[in-house]
Amino acid sequence: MKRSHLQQNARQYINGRWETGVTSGLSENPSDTREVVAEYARADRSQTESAIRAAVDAFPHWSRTTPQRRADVLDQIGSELLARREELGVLLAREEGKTLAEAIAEATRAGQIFKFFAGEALRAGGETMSSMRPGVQVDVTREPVGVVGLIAPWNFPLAIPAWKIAPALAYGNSVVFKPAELVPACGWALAEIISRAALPAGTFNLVMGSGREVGQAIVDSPLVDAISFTGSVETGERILRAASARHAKVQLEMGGKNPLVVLADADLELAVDCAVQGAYFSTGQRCTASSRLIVEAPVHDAFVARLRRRMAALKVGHALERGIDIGPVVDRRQLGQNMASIAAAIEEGAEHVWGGELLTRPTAGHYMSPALFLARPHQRVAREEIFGPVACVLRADDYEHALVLANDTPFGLCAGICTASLQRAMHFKRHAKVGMTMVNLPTAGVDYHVPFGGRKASSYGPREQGRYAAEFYTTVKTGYVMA
Ligand code: TXE
Repeated sequence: MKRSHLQQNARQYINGRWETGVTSGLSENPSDTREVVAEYARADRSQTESAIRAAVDAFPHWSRTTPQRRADVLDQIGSELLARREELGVLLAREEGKTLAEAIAEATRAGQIFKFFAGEALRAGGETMSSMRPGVQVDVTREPVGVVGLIAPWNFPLAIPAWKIAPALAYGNSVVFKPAELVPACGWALAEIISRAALPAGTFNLVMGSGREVGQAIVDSPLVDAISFTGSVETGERILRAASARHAKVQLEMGGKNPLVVLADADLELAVDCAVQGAYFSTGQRCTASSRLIVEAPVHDAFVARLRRRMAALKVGHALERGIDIGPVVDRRQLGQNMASIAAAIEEGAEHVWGGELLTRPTAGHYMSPALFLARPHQRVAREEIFGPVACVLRADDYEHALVLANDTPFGLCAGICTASLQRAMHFKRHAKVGMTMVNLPTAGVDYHVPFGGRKASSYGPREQGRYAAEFYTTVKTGYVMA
């Protein structure tokens, strides 16, 4: 393996100190598997518990700091993220495999999120109300929840941790953060920036390692008051059972099988743009990916033909190469899962339109061409989240049928529609059973100052991001005063 670009050894950050792990692991570049991106420390249960205890000890002090102090800390972190966005983007592209442009955009977004929550720390307030009883005053105030465990996935290794860590700290909580095993260098780089922001020791802790050991230790600990998780449905449900059994607050963001409806009156070029971006950019590894393209019969064949042409022109390659549209799949296991899903689609009789092949590039990476199928609603390719560059087209008889198909899924994260009809767009916005809707836009690609999250099997608990993040990271207290 090449180690020329080896990241400085990524260590745990516990109680304000950098610590080696009980064991160590390597993260590799999915664009070139001969390159090690980081050697990182792996914690066990007892090291994780020491991070949790540090967060418990830090909480009373941090929760009583002034809003100005918290805003200054978050602003400093945001400024450094923004100043170093290109360097962090290169690291992210090397470790996760999204294209450099996508990776720099993600680093930028992480910085913007910290800046946003710096402002939110100042704006946090409560309500005063009249009482039903004479002479009594009532107020509703918000307090931090306590120690929060933040468990993150690999697909947005800077932005997702940022949108969990920033509100947690802004509202006065202390943090134990566990990044995904595939992206420790990104987690470490973020922690390193946070470590220089003059937080009291123990307020923010980084523990790396396996989900089963480190993640489970966070979930099981009676000292962790709240858990915010993004990842697979299976792990999310396991976390929900364990955490709710001990009455911890839980927030889960899980999968999606997001529909993009294309009506006969849509601007077809725009619809194809939305489909390509939503289904295939970031290698389809987004919970908001448009994996079900539901197309009204009169434009079905024309849409498929145009989309196929656009797909044929997409360039798949090394994440750092100029002009690349799609980077590699994140790792061998995910590539294997994608290929198995493609084989299952063919076996079930879905009609193969384009792609889905393993690709060879000058460097040994996990490359595949984006895939498209014509499917029927009951087929697995139209029902299960694949989490790769694989999409299917479902034919709809008319708008009403398209809406039924769009809602015919256990998931409910995001739904999009391409149409020139304001009436249809508004009807769709009202009747799509999801947390986010898009009109003439890709399903993926959201703003950081508004709520993010879904319904049904996609999400559980309060929304993330924007002002709504306060719902999870604070608890409400109602005060009565007879004056
Ligand atoms: O997810 P996991 P993985 C989907 C996608 C992918 C599949 C598996 O289909 O192929 O999930 O990916 C931690 N207690 N998505 O294995 O296992 C784990 O260490 C506590 C969709 O990465 O859910 C990591 O930090 N924590 C999704 C985080 O949970 C545990 C994004 C996510 O890991 C744990 C990512 C446990 N018992 C994957 N087990 C989306 N839709 O955005 C694991 N973890």
